[in-house]
Amino acid sequence: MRRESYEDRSVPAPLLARAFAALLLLLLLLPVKAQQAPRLIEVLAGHDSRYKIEGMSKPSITVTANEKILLRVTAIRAKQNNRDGSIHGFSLLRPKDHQPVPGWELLLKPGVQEFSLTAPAEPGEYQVVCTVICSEGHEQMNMKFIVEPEVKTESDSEINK
Ligand SMILES: [Cu+2]
Repeated sequence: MRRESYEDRSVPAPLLARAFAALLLLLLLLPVKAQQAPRLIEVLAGHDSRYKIEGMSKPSITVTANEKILLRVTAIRAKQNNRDGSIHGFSLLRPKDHQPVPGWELLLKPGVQEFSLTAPAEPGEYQVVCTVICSEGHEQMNMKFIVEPEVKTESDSEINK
């Protein structure tokens, strides 16, 4: 389409400018809201081939089904790494068959890294495992990961009364 044909129409320029400004404002506000939505979960993948979470003697993660998550992992090298430079892994395995959850097969590089993820839809007791042979303690590098059912909506709780 040629631009001339658009300008030929009798739309006043100030109105267009105002509409454009409103659109810009909307685009600026939208990402702010989206960034507030995911829950931040911070994990350390340590030099001793252990996952750690601040304030937990035995680390575990509990999420809600389909919850948006921002996973921030700090990884510190143990003894060995993969050829691609990965020093630890973070793979989520399903309870029923121990198969990895699509999108949750993460490889960790030294330092801090973030992953935008969505929790599995199916509730249950999952497991996080390391997939990089990082040291002789690698086999013990795992952590419980609970997926709780989604919170019932108001109409659902009406039925339970
Ligand atoms: Cu490992």
